[in-house]
Amino acid sequence: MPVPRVRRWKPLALTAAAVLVGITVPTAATATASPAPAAAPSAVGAYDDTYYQDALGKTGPELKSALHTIVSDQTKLSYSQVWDALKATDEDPANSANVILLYSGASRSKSANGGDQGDWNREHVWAKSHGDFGTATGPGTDIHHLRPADVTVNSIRGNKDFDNGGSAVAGAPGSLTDGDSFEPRDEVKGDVARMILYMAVRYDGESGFPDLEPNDEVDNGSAPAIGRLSVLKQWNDEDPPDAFEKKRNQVIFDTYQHNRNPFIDHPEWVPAIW
Ligand SMILES: [Ca+2]
Ligand SMILES: [Ca+2]
Ligand SMILES: [Ca+2]
Repeated sequence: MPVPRVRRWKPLALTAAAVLVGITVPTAATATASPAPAAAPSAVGAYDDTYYQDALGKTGPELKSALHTIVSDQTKLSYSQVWDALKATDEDPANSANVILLYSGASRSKSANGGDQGDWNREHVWAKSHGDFGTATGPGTDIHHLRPADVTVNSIRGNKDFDNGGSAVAGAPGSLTDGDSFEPRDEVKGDVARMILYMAVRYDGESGFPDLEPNDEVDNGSAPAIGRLSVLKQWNDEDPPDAFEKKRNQVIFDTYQHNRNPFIDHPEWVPAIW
């Protein structure tokens, strides 16, 4: 009696196994064949389950509010600590003795930091006069928007808003400026946009600091605003986060502030909010 049953089951099991193998092989091959999209979501995925847990599935003001709470949990640096931090976050991947300057793209000695011509200094991408927050510990020392820049180029950018157009900037190939705005080189357009929008999410009027927000103007002066939002959104699309920008975010998270720029991890959250 048991013998026929065993004989009946064996061919069925073999058939099932053959079907499973047949399905598994092509599926695995297809997954391996798809190149770039596989890497990004898995890298970000670790933070989605933990750091960004309370932001997932949200959009608009709810997403902005959730991200504000998340990124506000941070270690704060003094303005003097920013020098050494930038030497790590903006290190030239090809020369560990140098940093890469934001607007010029030049590689310059870490030790050439200072205020003289030929030095690099601490550029506030969200110009500190827009909200007049200075260099007290807070927005003025938040290295998510502080970058090494050539002293002369930094003074040309001054406190101008960001927009397309103008004439060439000496010492910063690819950058343009006119009387009321500055356009950085293509390689850092998205970086600039994501830094500005990080600041808008991070600073909402607490601890005596202004509520920073983007708008579509280029004459913001000392108002706690930076423009133009429509152009920053374009730049976020045109220049997605590269290895340098992602590594910078990671170094800030691991070593210095222990918070992240959400728009480097999720550039699609820019149009989800604005
Ligand atoms: Ca202009
Ligand atoms: Ca870039
Ligand atoms: Ca804000």
